Order: sequence, then C-alpha cells, then structure tokens
Amino acid sequence: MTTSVRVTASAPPHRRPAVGTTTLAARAAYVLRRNDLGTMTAAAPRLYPHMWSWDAAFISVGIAQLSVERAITELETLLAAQWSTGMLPHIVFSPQSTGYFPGPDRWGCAQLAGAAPGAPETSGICQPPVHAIALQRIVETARRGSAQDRSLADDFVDRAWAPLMNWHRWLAEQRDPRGTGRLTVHHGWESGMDNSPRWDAPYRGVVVGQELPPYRRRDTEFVADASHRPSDREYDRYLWLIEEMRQAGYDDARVRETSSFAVQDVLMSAIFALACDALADLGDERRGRRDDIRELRVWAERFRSGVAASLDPLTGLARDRDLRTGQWLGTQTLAGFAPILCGGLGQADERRMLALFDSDQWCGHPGLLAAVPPSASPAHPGFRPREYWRGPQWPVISWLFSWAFARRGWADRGACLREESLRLVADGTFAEYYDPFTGQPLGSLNQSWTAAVTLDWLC
Ligand code: 2M8
Repeated sequence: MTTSVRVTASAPPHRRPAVGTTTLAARAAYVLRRNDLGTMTAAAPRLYPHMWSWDAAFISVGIAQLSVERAITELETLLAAQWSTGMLPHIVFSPQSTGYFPGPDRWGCAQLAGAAPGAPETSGICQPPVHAIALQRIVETARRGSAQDRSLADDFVDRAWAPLMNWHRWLAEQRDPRGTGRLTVHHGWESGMDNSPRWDAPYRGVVVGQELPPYRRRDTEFVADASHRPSDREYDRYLWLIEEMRQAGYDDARVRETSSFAVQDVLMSAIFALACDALADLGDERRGRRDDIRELRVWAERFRSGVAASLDPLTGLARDRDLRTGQWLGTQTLAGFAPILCGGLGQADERRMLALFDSDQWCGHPGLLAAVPPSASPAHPGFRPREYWRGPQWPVISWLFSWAFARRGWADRGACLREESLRLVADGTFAEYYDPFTGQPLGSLNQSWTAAVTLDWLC
C-alpha cells in the first residue's frame, strides 16, 4: 500500500502523548471492564449507556481477549432481545441506565409491536449485521486459548446458529424482498452512520409532521462541542421516522410501504455478504447444517453481486440507492468502498478502487495523521473533519476494513491499517472518532468499541 503518512515526533495540540502498547492494552481492558453493566457493556459511559447491536458485536471481539465466556454473554444478551420476526434490535435498553434519548418510552415497541419482546426493552430498528463476523473472530481467539475456551465457543456456535440464521433470513427477506442484493434501511441510524452525507438527499424528502411530540435531546449534554453532533433539524427528522414506524406498529410490510425513508445501503449489504460467508464457514466445520450453509452462500453471492452492480463508472465508487426517488446516491464517503470489503468486482474495477483507496483523496491524503479511511473524502468540499460521520476517522471502521482485507488475502493491507490505527488510538483516550488531520479525540471518550478493537489489534 503506498501512502504518504506524516509521522509526528511530538503530540499535536489537543492530543495526549502516545503511550506504549502494554499500557494501551491495559487501559483498553480497563475501559471495557468499567463500561461493563453485568451482562451487557454500555457502548459508552455517559453518551450511550445501553447496548447497541453492532457495538455489542465489536465489543465482544475485544472482550474475548480478556474472557471468552464474558464475550459470549455479551452476544447472548443481544440474541435474547431478538424480535420474533428475526430482527436484532439496534438498542437493548439497560434497566439500570437512564439519560439516553430516545429511550424505551419514545420507541414504545413493547406496547406497539407484536414481534418485540416484552423484556428487555428495545428500539424498533436494526443495525449492520456484523455479528457472525464477531462470532468467527471469537472462535479464532478461543482456539488460541484453553480447552475450556474452545469448548465454550463451540457450544455457543451451536446455540447461536438458529438465532443468527433467523436474523440473516429476516434481512434477506424483509429488507430485500425483491432480491436486488442490496438491503434497505428505513432510518439513517440503521446504517450506523447516522448523519453521513450519504443520507442528506433522502432526509431532504422526510417532511416532519405537525404531530411530532416535543422532546429534549440528551446527546448534546455529553460531548465537549455539540456542533460535532447532528443538528436539531436532523434530529427532528430522526424522531419523525420513529413516529412513522410507531404508526405502522413496527410491522415490516407496513414500514416498507409507509416510511418516508427507504434507501438501499451498499455498505450494510457488503457487511451482510461477508457475515453470511463467515457464518457459513463456521457451519462448514460442523455436521448437519448443509441446507443453511447453502442458503447462506446464496445470500452472500446475491449481495456481493448487488453491491458490485451499484458501482459508479464515473467515480469508481459504489453507491446507495434512494428507493423513494429511484436515484443512485453518488456521495464521496467510505461506504463507496463496500465492494473491496466483500469482493465481486472485476479485476480492473477492483484495482481502480484500491488505487483510489490509497490515493491522496483518501487514505493517502498528505494531511492525515494516520493512513486509515476517513468517513468522508478529505478532498471533497463537504468534508468536515470534526463532525461525526461527515469526515472523522472511526477506529472501529478501520478494524472492519483490516479484518476484511486480511480475509481477502491482502495481509499487508490488513497489517497496514492495524499499524496506522494503533498510531491514532495511541493517545489512550479511546475516542468515539478522531479528527483525521490533528488526531484530536472527539465525541465520547472511553467508547467501548474503540477499546475493544484496540485490544484485538494488540493481542
Ligand atoms: C451512534 O448512533 C446513536 C443512535 O443509534 C446516536 O447517535 O445516538 C452511531 O455512531 C452508531 O453507529 C453507534 O452504534 C451508536 C453507539 O455507539 O452511536
């Protein structure tokens, strides 16, 4: 990978000096233990005091380095909150925590959705399906450990199999009923990249109704600079979409018909293809799963093709698609690199995409402190280095890319992302996201998934 990385001799302003790897690992472990609520880990101590679906998966990968048993408990807590439809909800609320908005009352799932569990309380949308990827990583970690760890992990694969199959089937059937090979999201939160420029155009089509009940945001109370978070206008739309889903009783078919936000998410689709293969690989190692494995491989192929088919020949990036307008959405965000995660492009297109990934428009931008993908292109006029999903670097996303690159046989690329990311997180703050130019830690500090992926990289 050819990149021009700036190695700074001393810490830039707003950045603590780097700590050694042993200290960094010890601090990461401490963060995970401190955020542990018993059977779930808070995504972050104050800003996100509950369990988030894709956070829980990444967190379990890090916890496995400390205790395979506790990592399994993390995923079990999430699976226990599964809806009868198969959906894994994006938040599992901890009864011990308050202070997050929108909380269970605003979602009203236990009251309005027949498919939601009565307890624990959950939100009514989903997040990217990284869970089978996490499971595969936990099994790998367990295999390097004791005989007891190995047997715990093997037993858990058997227990988790049916819930994960149901989750994948729900995604394939309810979020891609026409078999396009791309999953539809009905809320920017489902993508995990809440205010990414990817969603600007679809959100412009969301008209907030007069009957939106009043609310008070809590997120802006817990960050140093509220302007880094989504705006109030954006929040109105986020809340309005929940209102629409409440009116649809969280019924999948009615949500598909009535939600004013329906966008095929190319990154989530690539993650799904990867996760189907990861689960199928785990199944290959055991007996009696032939039909499921066949189904998983078919889904993996369908979504790889759907992702590849979204390629914009002009920019060389993959695109989301707004189903309400029929428009392809050609934004300059890291989701455009979805096909190099899951494969499926022809050789020439893939080579071109990798060259773009390394170029000065992305990881090779000369101003970057660490050569890892920012959430939006630093060469693009809409780039905002401190605004949440509009520019900052997210270590957890770099972990996903490094894991996928290693899986695709690009060991050097995987290792390079790991090295560069470790340089970014070496300040030991475990920030939610970082300013790509200065490395300033932003959002929540002691964010669990940042600590978790750091631990996995270091062990
Ligand atoms: C952020 O999303 C939540 C809503 O789900 C929020 O801003 O309140 C996103 O970064 C999301 O990807 C993440 O899972 C969540 C918890 O870390 O925070």
